[in-house]
Amino acid sequence: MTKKAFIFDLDGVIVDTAKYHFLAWQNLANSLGISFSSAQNEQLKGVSRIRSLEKILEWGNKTISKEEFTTLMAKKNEEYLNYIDTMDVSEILPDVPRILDFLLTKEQGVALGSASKNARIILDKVQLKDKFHAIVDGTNVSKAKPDPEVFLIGAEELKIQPKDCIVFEDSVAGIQAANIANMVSIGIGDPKILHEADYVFKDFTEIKEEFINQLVTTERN
Ligand code: B16
Ligand code: MG
Repeated sequence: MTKKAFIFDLDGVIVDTAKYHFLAWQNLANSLGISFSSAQNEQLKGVSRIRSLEKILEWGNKTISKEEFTTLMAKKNEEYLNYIDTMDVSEILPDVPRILDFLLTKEQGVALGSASKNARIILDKVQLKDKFHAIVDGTNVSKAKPDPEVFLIGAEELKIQPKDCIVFEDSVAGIQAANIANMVSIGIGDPKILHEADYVFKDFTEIKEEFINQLVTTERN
């Protein structure tokens, strides 16, 4: 049986940091006189920090200098890091440890594939760093999802072919990235939003061990 690699997105899959991104972006947008709703925050899921600020400025019809852009990005991250600082194991989303431990028991590859440059800090905070054989985050990639780069690097680090990789993602861009990479895509969230995924579950409590076993034993081309 071919060994498989399971690649996890971070925000929205392992922890819910979207709420902290929201607070930090909202404060920043409001300080510029731009309103920012939770619906707009949804559209920033899986999107890089640079692209997120560009979108907020577009929504507010605002043009700023390069210097101000850099200052605002740093300011947003500083506030975000203050929220992250309070995180602990209680913020791990339901049944994530059960699935991680099951995969490790079955000797499958386990990687992180996140757009966040703060991924390592967050994994440390929630004490899950040891569960991953490879961590690929915003500091390792040059192209944002839906480009498959983040997942392809994960596959390469684990020395597993893309066709033998399974991706857990909560964002549309992330599902598209997994599909482009010819990996199995598993959406975590709303099936109406994540309809391009091969499978969708509300959260990990819905994922049975038999389903994981089936993914492990199924050979793909
Ligand atoms: P940072 P993921 C993404 O994480 C978030 O979903 C997205 O909202 C955020 O802008 C992006 O990381 C960059 O995060 O500012 O920490 O570098 O879902 O890819 O794990
Ligand atoms: Mg995500």
